[in-house]
Amino acid sequence: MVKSGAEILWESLVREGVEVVFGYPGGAIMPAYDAMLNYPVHHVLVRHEQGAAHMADGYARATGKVGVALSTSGPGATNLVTGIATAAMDSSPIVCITGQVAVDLIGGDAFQETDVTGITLPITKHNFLISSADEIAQVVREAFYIARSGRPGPVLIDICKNAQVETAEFVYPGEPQLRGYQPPRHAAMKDVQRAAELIAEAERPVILAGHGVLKSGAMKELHDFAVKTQTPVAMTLLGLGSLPASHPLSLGMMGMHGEAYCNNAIQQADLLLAFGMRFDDRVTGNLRTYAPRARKIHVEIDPTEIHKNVRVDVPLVGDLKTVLNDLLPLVEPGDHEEWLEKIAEWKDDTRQRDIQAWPEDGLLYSSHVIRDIWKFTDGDAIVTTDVGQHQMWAAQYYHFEQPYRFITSGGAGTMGFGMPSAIGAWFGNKDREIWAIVGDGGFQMTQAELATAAQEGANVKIAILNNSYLGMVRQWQEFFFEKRYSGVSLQNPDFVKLAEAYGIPARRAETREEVSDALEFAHKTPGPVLLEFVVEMEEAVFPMVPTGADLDDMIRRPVRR
Ligand SMILES: Cc1ncc(C[n+]2csc(CCOP(=O)(O)OP(=O)(O)O)c2C)c(N)n1
Repeated sequence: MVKSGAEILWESLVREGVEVVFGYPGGAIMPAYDAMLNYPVHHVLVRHEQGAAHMADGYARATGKVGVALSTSGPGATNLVTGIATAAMDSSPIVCITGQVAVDLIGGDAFQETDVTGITLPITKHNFLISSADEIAQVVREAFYIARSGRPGPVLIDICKNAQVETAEFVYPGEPQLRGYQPPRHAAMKDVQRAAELIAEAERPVILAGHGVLKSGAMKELHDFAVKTQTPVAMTLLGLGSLPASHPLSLGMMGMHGEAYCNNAIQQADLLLAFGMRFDDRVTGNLRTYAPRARKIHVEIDPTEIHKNVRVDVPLVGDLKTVLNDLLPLVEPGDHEEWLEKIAEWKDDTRQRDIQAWPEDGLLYSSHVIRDIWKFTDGDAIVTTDVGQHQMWAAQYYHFEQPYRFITSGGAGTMGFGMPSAIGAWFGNKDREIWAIVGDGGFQMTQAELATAAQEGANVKIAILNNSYLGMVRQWQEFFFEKRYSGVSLQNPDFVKLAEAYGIPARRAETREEVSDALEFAHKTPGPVLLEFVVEMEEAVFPMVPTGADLDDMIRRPVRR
């Protein structure tokens, strides 16, 4: 079958199961846009290419499939960069397809020529530059395979315009065999046995459950392991939902804004079992004093993560689900009653302080709003966020019972991620309630995607927590710069009118009562809805481990008397 390169591209994408792509056209990708009309793929026209990458990312995180973003060369491609870096830091499988100038123009500073494979080399798992039509099918096959296998990540395919126009014989290749790339599955059995010995000796074990649990689909194995060995489970920001928040062994979120009982448990542990996490600085605090008495077992698919930040006693390089299935029969049922009681005491103390987090004093706090959204949605919505205080409150007060419900930019901390990723998530989950909880600062970074939400009728509810500040930066200035507020005060537009200008129904809430009405309104109104919550301006996120402090050296929630 002889086809044009553009047709081969779509033939290949359809064979990879692609049903939706998020993109923005331009000169160098026009042949692909033209051919697209003949294929059963829904194109979502974004308003900025960053939105396309975040939508592809949100789609991927909510579905486990590969998300696809499409753009032209030059500025179209560079606008994708923040979204690609965001996906790379959080191991999200996306494939970005960019048009490139014709191969004979490359290197001549042609119109809209940018070396996008050069620019994205450090932030992609792999990238390709295609200069002829006969390469396309093989490259698409490999790109999808690389994006979703092993430790997932973004892959970029840059296709010269001539390659889209020229013709070639189309044959879709079989499963790729890539020299030097064989993602591991089983860890070495002698290491698994050694891990089982350490587990048997432990009196105060803690599991650190990361994004890898969700990536590997190892929720059941995590649960069975935790229950059999009676080991409490601390979760990273991206690991939330790997064990239900209400499970008696759940310690909730660890790290900079983790609960005190969780961080205390990690610091007092005699064994840490790190499952698919990477000891990021936001979860360890001061590395020199991190979990000083704990031996460490690290199960991780990416060998470059082993000993990267924390030296471990037993590295188990492999797919988490597979490794846990190998390990589980080797461990004895555990009994750590004393340890769990100690943790329960710390938990009680936190519960007392928690009540202080949402006092009924007539004022509207962000924590109120998030708690109300959680109750209103029965804790079962997909929640996306931007980055900042609201992100941490969402992690703390929206108690995730299910996996794949919390979509947030952890590694890169990308403001503007919330709304576009919610739109992407909706395309993969049209029957589920989807909430984008965003800050007034972050929302404005990608607010143009309101137009996309309106055009697509995306059933996404947008909750802006408007504190008129770049709240998280303001908090750091309050705590660590003697309250010298510098560049954090926001003079905002009228968000309700803004939404209405896009044809999106909107409400503003300033009191507790108005919150309930607003949530009811959003729930009853089909399609996108924007809610603006005018919250207290100077709330702080507690607890907080200051940068570089020991993990249990936390600024706790103040007890108001
Ligand atoms: C693209 C980008 N620029 C800057 C930052 C640094 N930053 C982190 S949190 C934050 C404040 C966010 O403010 P807002 O969106 O209003 O949310 P809030 O903290 O008030 O909940 C800033 C500026 C970032 N994370 N991302």
